Amino acid sequence: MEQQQPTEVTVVIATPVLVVIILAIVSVSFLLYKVISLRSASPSIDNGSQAQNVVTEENGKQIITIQARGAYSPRTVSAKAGVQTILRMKTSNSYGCERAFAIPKMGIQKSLPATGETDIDLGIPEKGSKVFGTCSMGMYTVTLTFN
Ligand SMILES: [Cu+2]
Repeated sequence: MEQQQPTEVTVVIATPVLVVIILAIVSVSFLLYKVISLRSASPSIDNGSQAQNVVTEENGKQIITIQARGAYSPRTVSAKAGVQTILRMKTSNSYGCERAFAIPKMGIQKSLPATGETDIDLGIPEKGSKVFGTCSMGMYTVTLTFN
């Protein structure tokens, strides 16, 4: 009889402890989920505001800014021909193969950083010309048209 009492006590203590542990795990994972979804949500909000400024001018050069994160955004761009042009590849916590960027026809291959900007000199595109960019596996593409 004396031996049974301690086991009962541990069972009684163990159940609320277990509940607390489970609650803690559930709330921590919920918080983590919230933090992760907030983190992934904020760059896409940035993309939205920057998407309006895909083609800009900087020191007399035409700058085409493409967001490389999960894919290339926007996927098609119309820009001016006959102007010195820079293709700016912007990464932001990018960990996929979108970082292996290539413009096959121009023999350009760039390994983009996880977060940062990579400028690619496109020279002075001719009227009606197209520049086709792709990830190494050909899953994600971006097409620039110059007119
Ligand atoms: Cu790919």
